[in-house]
Amino acid sequence: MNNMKQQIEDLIDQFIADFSKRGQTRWGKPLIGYARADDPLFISLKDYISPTHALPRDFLDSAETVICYFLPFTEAVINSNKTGRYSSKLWGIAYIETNRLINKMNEFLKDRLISSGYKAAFVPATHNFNKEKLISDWSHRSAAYIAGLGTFGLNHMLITANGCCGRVGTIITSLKVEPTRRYDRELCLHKINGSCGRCVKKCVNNALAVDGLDRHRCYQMLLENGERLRDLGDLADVCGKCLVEVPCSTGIPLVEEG
Ligand code: B12
Ligand code: SF4
Ligand code: SF4
Repeated sequence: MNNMKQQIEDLIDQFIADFSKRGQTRWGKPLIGYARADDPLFISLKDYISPTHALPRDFLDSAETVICYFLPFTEAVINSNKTGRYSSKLWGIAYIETNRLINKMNEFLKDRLISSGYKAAFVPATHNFNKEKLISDWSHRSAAYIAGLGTFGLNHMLITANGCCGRVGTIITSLKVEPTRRYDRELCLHKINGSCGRCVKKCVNNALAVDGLDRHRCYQMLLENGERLRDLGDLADVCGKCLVEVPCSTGIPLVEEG
């Protein structure tokens, strides 16, 4: 079982190294976490997100483990998106190429798991949400939280050991893997002691506030960028200004002593 876990982690590293040669985007070291498919927190997502939110066993009857990974963007991608109202081209390219990477890597991992005698299923990286409610029936980052990869920021991002600038993927399998321990504390400075709030100040469309996110205002901004970046081919419905140049962009933010 542990041998198989190591194999999965090596396959992910190798796949990303190979995929990096095909496009412009590079990624930092991926973070990988494991959750039990029957972890009761999955059922609680029906309350936190929506009653139609899926359970791992809705995708795979024999599911034992939800494998989650976080693919961090590089400094070059993050820095490119720091200034101005609109998203940088590099941020748009990173979005498109990371979605492609997640979908291809999940297919690859699924095949490898099946050829080792296990079952596997996955959900696409994005564009799998209800366009009116702007809510998905499978929240990758909530699964990643359950799998111990991080905690949520005031900006609604999953903050991981490598920050929040990056994308999340999940794959569900019948392979049993020891679950990853979750953080036993908040990582967002605002949630720790009410400080920071920098992400709210950085929002370029008045979508993010301390008391919540106006998903429709945010989506409006994403579509505006999608239109400006239409030369990229695929839809780059991006923004991400509330993720860059903030204390949680690339790592766990440090609490300033009193
Ligand atoms: C719909 C959607 C949107 C909508 C709504 C965003 C939102 N905040 O809800 C719109 C179009 C506005 C949007 C915008 C963006 N998105 Co978007 N989006 C999604 C999508 C498809 C579904 C998210 C969803 O269902 N939201 C509804 C809410 C209720 O769920 P949630 O935010 O996922 O999780 C929350 C709850 O679970 C809640 N919660 C409350 N209590 C509890 C208790 C427990 C126990 C748990 C576990 C959770 C929990 O906290 C979580 C965080 O708010 C996901 C891909 C996917 N299928 O997961 C990507 C995703 C969330 N987006 C992502 C990104 C990066 C963006 C943008 C930065 C755009 C960009 N790429 O430049 C912006 C950021 C906006 C922001 N500040 O949140 C990434 C986030 C990566 C990360 N580090 O967290 C995701 C995960 C895509 C991916 N595969 O990586 N997005
Ligand atoms: S910028 Fe500050 S308040 Fe916003 S999520 Fe990051 S640590 Fe939390
Ligand atoms: S992604 Fe852009 S519009 Fe949406 S909350 Fe962040 S800064 Fe605001």
